[in-house]
Amino acid sequence: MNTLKDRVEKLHIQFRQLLSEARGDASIAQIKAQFLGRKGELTSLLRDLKNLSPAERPEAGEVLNRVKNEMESEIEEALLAARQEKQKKSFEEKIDITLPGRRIPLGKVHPITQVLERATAIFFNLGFEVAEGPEVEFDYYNFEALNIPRDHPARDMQDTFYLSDDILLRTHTSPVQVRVMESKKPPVKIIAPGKVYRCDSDVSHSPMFHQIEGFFVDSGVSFADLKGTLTVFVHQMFGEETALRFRPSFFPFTEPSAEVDIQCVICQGSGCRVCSGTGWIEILGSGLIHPEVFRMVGYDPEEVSGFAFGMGIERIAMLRYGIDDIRLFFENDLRFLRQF
Ligand code: 2U9
Repeated sequence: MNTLKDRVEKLHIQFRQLLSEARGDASIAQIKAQFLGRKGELTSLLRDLKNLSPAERPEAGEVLNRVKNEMESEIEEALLAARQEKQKKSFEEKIDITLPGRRIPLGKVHPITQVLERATAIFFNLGFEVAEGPEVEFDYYNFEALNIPRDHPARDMQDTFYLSDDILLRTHTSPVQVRVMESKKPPVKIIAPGKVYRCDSDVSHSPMFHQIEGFFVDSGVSFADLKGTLTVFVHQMFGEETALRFRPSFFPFTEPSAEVDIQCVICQGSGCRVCSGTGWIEILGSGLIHPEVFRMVGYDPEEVSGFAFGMGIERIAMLRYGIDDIRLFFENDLRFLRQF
């Protein structure tokens, strides 16, 4: 009798061990079949009862039935726990596709980038390639190679951010063109958009601003090519009806030089505060590249000629959008930026 009782207790321990490791309905059902099914291990012990003597049978029967009942209720408990676990999981994983989506605030392209991209596209369509260069430059590329003399006011510490005696933050993107000329033979037709730095700050000057400069060098490039290119640019940037004029000027790196004025975008030429009553607004500088600049990069000024131009993007953007303080572009006030 003791032996049967021992066997039943051992079986119960084994059963509990397996049940505690079971995951999900299917494995619990399998354990149930293994112990309590028709050919189950406990069932076969129950079947063996009849082989015991009538004296032993009641006690053994009592033990077997108790364990059988316990096993059955333990199976029920395990099934319930497994069902609850499954429900909990599916609740956690459930995605309610009827819920309204979360609104993701859309960013916008900064107005300066918009104007820079627009200007780049206009020149790109006229056959100019885009070139870039370092913002930290050598004095040589920023000034010397551009025929800007030692005593030029731009070289003053007041106007240029010097990092050392001969290294500075570029004050224009012209060094990009110098580097291109050093590495390529004509024809070259390049625009150089990018950030530039000048030690200056008020309503119309910012210590960092953006420029786009361009140049075209080949044999036989004339002032007429310059006028044609910049006329297309003005008409595409400010509208086909915009009047423009070329006004003689001076730059160390171009000769002859001209500044381009457009009819005042505020008063349409009748005279106002923005154009100081003249009806015209200066938007860019230009000219034919100085022979000395060509010599510095190893081009022969007798064989090639070229035009160059440069403009401040913030100034173009201020005129296009009627903005009177350059600092608004850099304050990142969303009430301002959202308007573009
Ligand atoms: C090389 C040779 C010549 C680029 C030029 C200007 C005239 C000019 C100003 C406009 C407003 C700078 O941002 S601003 O203050 N630029 O007036 N820039 S011609 O001439 C070059 C460039 C590169 C090798």
